[in-house]
Amino acid sequence: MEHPLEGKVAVVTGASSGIGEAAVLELASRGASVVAAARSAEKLKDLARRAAASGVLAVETDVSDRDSVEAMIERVLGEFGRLDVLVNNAGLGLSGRVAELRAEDLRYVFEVNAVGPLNCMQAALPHMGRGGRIINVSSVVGKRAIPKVGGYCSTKFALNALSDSLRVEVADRGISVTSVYPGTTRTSFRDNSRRTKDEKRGWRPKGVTPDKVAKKIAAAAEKGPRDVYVTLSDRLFVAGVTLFPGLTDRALRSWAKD
Ligand code: NJP
Repeated sequence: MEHPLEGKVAVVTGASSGIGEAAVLELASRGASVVAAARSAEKLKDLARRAAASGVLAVETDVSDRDSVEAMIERVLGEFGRLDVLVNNAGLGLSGRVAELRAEDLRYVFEVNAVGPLNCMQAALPHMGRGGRIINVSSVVGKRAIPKVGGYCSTKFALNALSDSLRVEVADRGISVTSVYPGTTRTSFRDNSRRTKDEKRGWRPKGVTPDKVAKKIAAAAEKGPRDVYVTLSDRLFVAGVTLFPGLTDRALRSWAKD
């Protein structure tokens, strides 16, 4: 039986580590031709070497730079002649209390987490046909902001807004827009986060492996659902905080203290 991704071309941003790297390998294993985009050329080359049999193409890209994104999309079209799936996964964290956040840090993280996906969507959309899939990697904390990472949460809320508007705008073209909401995932994310100051790192759940998130992303590339949660507890968390916002505020107060 032919796999739904056979013959399809997928771009994954933030492909040099963590969830993006795992998504490249998962999509390739399901038959897609995959373009791995990020800034670290060496890590991408290494990934392309490891996935040599699947023909992964590494393209050095800074998603916050529109020219760099345009050049990446041109390269995709030059090499493969089509573009079916865009996974906007590149991103970084920002920790710090709202009262202490530096505006320049927030601007930088917005440039990567929200303007980056915007650059990629605007560059890719003119080349996508029916059955095209845009998959935006958000976060459970893009559904309910929590203390000490409000800046990061705000970038994911912005990304969700872009996804929700775009979904309706491109529905008639047969293009789907999926939001993926991971919770804690065991990657280099925390080490790569910007920090307002050296604060004690609070408790975090152990989290899931990047492979688990990658499987969800690949399934979304096949079927194009609206929303994707990685675990049942993430889904229940979002349902609970939506139903009981005041109670959630009270429950989160202890988290804000330490
Ligand atoms: O993090 P990490 P994850 N242009 O640090 C790339 C979300 N998420 O895999 O450019 C292009 O291992 C960077 O590559 P490089 C999170 O918000 C995570 O966990 O070479 N790429 C690297 O490949 C993010 O959206 C958790 O430095 C840029 C990648 O981004 C996504 O999951 C929880 C770039 C980051 O890999 C993947 O994060 C959650 C740029 N300007 C949501 N800047 C979690 N891990 O717990 C960075 O709810 N990158």
